Amino acid sequence: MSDPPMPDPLISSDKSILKALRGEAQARPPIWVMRQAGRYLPEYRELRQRAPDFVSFCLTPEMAAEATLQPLRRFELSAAILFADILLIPMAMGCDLRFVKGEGPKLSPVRDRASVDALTTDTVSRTLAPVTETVARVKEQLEGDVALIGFAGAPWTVATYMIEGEGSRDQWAARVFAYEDPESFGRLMTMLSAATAEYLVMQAEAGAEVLKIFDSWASGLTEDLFQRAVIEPTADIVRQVRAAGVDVPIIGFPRGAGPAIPRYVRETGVTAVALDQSVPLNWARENVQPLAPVQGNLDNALLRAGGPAMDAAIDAIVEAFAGGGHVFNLGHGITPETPIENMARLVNRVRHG
Ligand code: 1CP
Repeated sequence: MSDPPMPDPLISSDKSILKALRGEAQARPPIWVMRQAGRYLPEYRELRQRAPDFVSFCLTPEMAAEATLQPLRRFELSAAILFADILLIPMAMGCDLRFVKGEGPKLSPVRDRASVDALTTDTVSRTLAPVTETVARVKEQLEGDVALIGFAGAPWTVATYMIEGEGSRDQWAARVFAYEDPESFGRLMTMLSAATAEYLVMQAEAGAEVLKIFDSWASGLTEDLFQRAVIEPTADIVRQVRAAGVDVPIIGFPRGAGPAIPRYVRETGVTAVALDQSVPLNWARENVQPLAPVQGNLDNALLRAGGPAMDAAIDAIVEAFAGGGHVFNLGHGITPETPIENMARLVNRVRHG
């Protein structure tokens, strides 16, 4: 029996994740894992200790490039994701940002028109220039079939942290603000869309081959707010990125959007859509994959648990999406306590069956 021809690693458009994002069905799906660089890796924890704080870590190209590359040395992944954070954008727009150990991010809160007007998009490219250097460094070191993914937070998800001043369980302050002062909220969305588009264009021009927009808090919104906070700002970003001449695939991730996912795909113009673990496989195969390639959607708790339950879930996802464009991933990020062996087992099973 002869092996199928190997893709030519020198032709970047032949990388398997790019094929999947063009909608091509493949014998085995490409795979990467949300938060694949992170605290479940001892070498990450070691590197992290050497940085004075998390923001400096993200903005030191040498360290950020190393964190980006670490998971690729252990696992046969199809993509690297730039090591950075979605909250660098509000910082670059003038918000104070600190990461407090054990508590997560803290920002100077944006709660009224004056604090929206105090933000600026003028400083984004200068403040975030180190990120483009990280992209260029990583790109130089990537080999073969591995593509580099750049990313940003979607305006709504980023705004939830800005308005609350920290993470929140139900995005309460942001939802109240959007209803109480729709005009200031709209202004904030417009500024965030412009800053985010500029930042994504910088990453693509520096060498990112795929872009991803994380809307981690897109669940629990009314139809009206989903339109104003998720669909319109994301569509705005996609339009601005395309208008700048960037044609790399864009993956949208409206986490928890459920039945609104087809509308999100049609109205935002994203190339592909990432699915969280609550999205039923058959429903997505029938209602989402015909519109756009899909990414996902193994429960991160199954990755933590491992064993036969994980294996069966992996096989079901691979089989469900085998007829079209599919990038294997989790439904949300890998957690710090996940055993490394489980990650190795996942990658191996997805790639080789
Ligand atoms: O202690 C540490 O080392 C910091 C933990 C950490 C890490 C590893 C944070 C703080 N950010 C990151 C990196 C990061 N963040 C990446 C890098 C690449 C990779 O995936 O390997 C990415 C893509 C993100 C994106 C991100 N940051 C999101 C969207 C994706 C998601 O998981 O929903 C969100 C919501 C954040 C905010 C954030 N950053 C960090 C924390 C603790 C938080 C708050 C999370 C929360 O509110 O639950």
